[in-house]
Formats: sequence, C-alpha cells, structure tokens
Amino acid sequence: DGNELTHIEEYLKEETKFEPSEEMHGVAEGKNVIFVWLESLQTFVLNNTMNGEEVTPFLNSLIDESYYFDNFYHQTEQGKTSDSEFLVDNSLYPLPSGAVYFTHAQNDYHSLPEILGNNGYFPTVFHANNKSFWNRDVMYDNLGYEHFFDVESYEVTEENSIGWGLKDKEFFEQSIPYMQEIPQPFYARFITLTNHYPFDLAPEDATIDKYDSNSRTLNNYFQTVRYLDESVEAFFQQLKDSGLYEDSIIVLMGDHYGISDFHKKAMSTYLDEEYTDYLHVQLQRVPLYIHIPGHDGEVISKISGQIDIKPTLLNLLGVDTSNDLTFGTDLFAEERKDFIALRDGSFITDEYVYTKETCYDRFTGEIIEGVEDEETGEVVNSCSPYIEQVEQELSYSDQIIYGDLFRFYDFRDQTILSEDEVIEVNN
Ligand code: GP9
Ligand code: MN
Repeated sequence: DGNELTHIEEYLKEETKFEPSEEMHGVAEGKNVIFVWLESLQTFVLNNTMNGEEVTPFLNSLIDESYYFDNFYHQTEQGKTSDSEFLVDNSLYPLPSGAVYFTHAQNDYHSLPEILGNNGYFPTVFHANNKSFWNRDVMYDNLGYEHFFDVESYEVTEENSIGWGLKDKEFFEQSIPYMQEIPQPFYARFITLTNHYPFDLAPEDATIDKYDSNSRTLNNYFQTVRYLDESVEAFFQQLKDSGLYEDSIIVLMGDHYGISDFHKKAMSTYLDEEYTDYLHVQLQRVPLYIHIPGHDGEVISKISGQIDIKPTLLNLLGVDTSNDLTFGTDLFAEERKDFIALRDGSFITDEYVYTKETCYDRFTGEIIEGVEDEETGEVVNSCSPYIEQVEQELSYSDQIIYGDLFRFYDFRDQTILSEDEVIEVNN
C-alpha cells in the first residue's frame, strides 16, 4: 500500500534531490523539443575511424555546437528501445526482466509528456513501425501522448525500405510535413530504425566500407552507423529549411548497445584492447547531445545516464521540478548523485566502475583489490559503500512499478493518499 511509498519518498528527497541548475533554468522555455532516438548507436564509434575513415563525420562536427555528454550510459534491459523510452519519460528504472511497456502499461505515472502536456505542449511520437510493437499504442496513451505517427502515417514501399522497415532518410523526410501541421510547442520523439541489428543496408546507400572481422554484425554496423549519421545531417538541413530549427531544441540519444558481448573477439580487435568486464561496462556508453540553437555548448564528461533526462529537460523548459519524484538529477546541476546504476546492479562513480563483484579504476581499468575488515572479516574496497545503495535504489524503483505506487501520490501537494482516498479519487 501507500506506506511503502513513505520510505521511497524519503529516500528520493534525501538522496536524489539536488538543486537543478539555475543558469540553465528556462533557457529553452516555449521551444519545441525534437528528440531523436539514435537506434543502437554506441559512443565508441564517435570520433573514431575505421580503415582510416571517419565513421560519423556529421555527429562529430555537431559535438562542437552542442552540449555533448561523453560519459553517458544507457540503462536498459530486455525492453530495449522501450526501456530507454521509459527511462526518459519517467526517470524510473526499467524492470530487471521483461518489458515494463508490456507488463505495467496501466500504472499511474507522472511522466514527462503528461507534465509537458499540462504546460501547453503537444506530446507526440514519430516511428515507422506497427503501433502495437512494444505495446506502444497502449503505453503512449497512458503516458499522455496526444498522437502517435506510426507506420500508417508513412508511405512505405519496397524501394524505400530495408531490414526493419522504412529507411531513416525517408522517415525524416516524410515526417517534416506532419511537424509543420501539429500544434507548437511540441515534444516530439523520432525513433530511427535502420541502424538496427542485423544492420542490413542496400549497397547503394553504403558510403563507408564494411569492417573486416569474424563478426558479420560488427562488419555491417559501421555502414548503418554512417547511414544514420547522414540521415541526421539531412534532418538538420530539413529542419532549417522548414523554419522549425530556430524554434526548437534538438536532443539526440543512443538508446542501447548495438554490439553485444557475443562479438567480443571482433570488438577487441577493432578497439585494440582486451575485452574485460570493465570494457564491457564502458561500452554501454551511448551518445547524448542537447543542441540549443544559439548556444555554443560544451563537452560534459561527468558520469550521466538516461535516468537524468526528465529532470534535465524540464529544467531547460522552465518547468518547476521541486515536487517531482525522480531517480535522476538535472545534468547541468552543480551537485549530482554520485553514481550511475546499470540495470544489472553494475554501477559507475566518478572514480570507479563496479561490475560482476569486481571494482575497477574508472580511468585505467585496473582492478582495485579489497582488504579484509578486521572486525567483520568482510572484504571491502572503494566500491563497497555504493553496492547496497545501488541495490536499494533499483529495488525502490521496482517497488514503485510492481505496486503501482504513484497512484497513492498526489504530486501537486506532495502527499501520500490512503487506500480509501485513492478509491474515492477513482470513482
Ligand atoms: C522497434 C524499434 C526497435 O519498433 O524500436 O526496437 P528494439 O529491438 O531496438 O527494442
Ligand atoms: Mn532500439
């Protein structure tokens, strides 16, 4: 019941409540939010070459004109893209197994689209796939999206499709006219598709070689990543040509890894680095750009994750977040929570990476050995103080979802309702 929420509320107010940046508060007030989901894009291809060629020329150049976070981690599990959507909209963790989009699509949430909807925004999603994939149609409705431009909104032919469906360049191009019609300001998500496993691409769309290794997946990946880079470049141009650019901020984010640890050998050859558990965690970094026209931006290297997006966007848009309950904190805040938790209990702090019961130096990857505590006999090291808190935090988030606990919370005056009051509200 609502009692469990008492502890959780207390935890969130004490451990994850930090003052959002005053300097960035409201800098994008009233602007459209164009949020591009970069399917399967990982940070390791950015500012990198393959056979001497730059893999992502446009995205590399965009770093100089954006707030770019180079130590930003995805926190998804089995729900893949849908988990990343859930993290962004709710600042809650996805579930340890299964997809929350399927299992808890009827819960009460206090989502970003709902809050923005109440602040005069039009929340919408563009994605050229069946509306019921990942149960999106049901979940989007519940989260407060006004409209979902699904595959039915696009002209999809054999020529303009590959792999999972409509090619990304076509997808963006066909989306522009809709963007000019919908009410502004909007909060619009664009979910790309071409850079999806198994990374198939028509030969005429390839502008970089395949890689040469024992992994067909990694070999193909560079070509679809380059295609994604070009699609985003074209989209920026279309936004400028249509006049939408000036009134918008553009967020670009990788949703989750594309190359699993099944491809260790090829990855280790490409990166010229031994594939350790430490490297595996570091490969969970995905790019995050916040591009605000008129701002020079900067590269921000502090540790960060998808859990942090909701409070960050709300603060940029000038929405007060003091009554919200989130596990993430504003990315521009001076003081932030000092760890990023991955869904499997691994975590990253300023100095350490912890995974599979081993503590590593974040910068060198060296293992940090423990010492035996004389009193308890327990082996402790620099990661030990965080282990319990990370478990606690993930479990609190799970409790909120499993127990549908936000139905007991009145966000306006921050009070916990009793079972009877909840029944009354619903009747
Ligand atoms: C499907 C697309 C890809 O609509 O979002 O889903 P994924 O397999 O990456 O979760
Ligand atoms: Mn995905």
